[in-house]
Amino acid sequence: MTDRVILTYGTFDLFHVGHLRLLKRLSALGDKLIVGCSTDEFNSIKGKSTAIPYAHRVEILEACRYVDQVIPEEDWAQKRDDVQRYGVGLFAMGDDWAGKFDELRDLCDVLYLPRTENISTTELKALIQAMRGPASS
Ligand code: C2G
Repeated sequence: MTDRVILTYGTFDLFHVGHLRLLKRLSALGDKLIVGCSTDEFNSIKGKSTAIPYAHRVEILEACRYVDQVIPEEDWAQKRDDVQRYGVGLFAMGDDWAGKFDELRDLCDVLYLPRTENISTTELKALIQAMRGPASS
């Protein structure tokens, strides 16, 4: 029986329980979880500005007990190649991406899991800004 390899991608900026609970759920669905972490350059393409640099986001993901391997995510088009290169059986994302990667279904299973409510990097950034007070805005 070959290992069931799971692949997901994300920025994982300001790592929080929404990210953690997704990775925890994914790791329970297979034998190996690979995470594609968006590089700072790719985040610019995604139109996302990150608080935490790529190297630190990778370090945090690699220290996560649910993650077996971290690879760079450098462009939108690499998913098909990655699925084949790593022998992925399941591609999965949070359901804010529902339907967006169904074209991978000829290569592997595709799953969208419910997001964790009431937590997001955007909300954390706003909270931090508020804590710094009006003078800093
Ligand atoms: N997530 C979640 N619950 C939250 C916040 C995020 O389940 N409260 C999930 C998202 O659905 C995603 C993963 O955590 O599957 C990473 O979230 P982001 O870092 O915001 O990823 P994103 O910027 O959407 O990048 O090619 C795909 C992109 O790289 C995804």
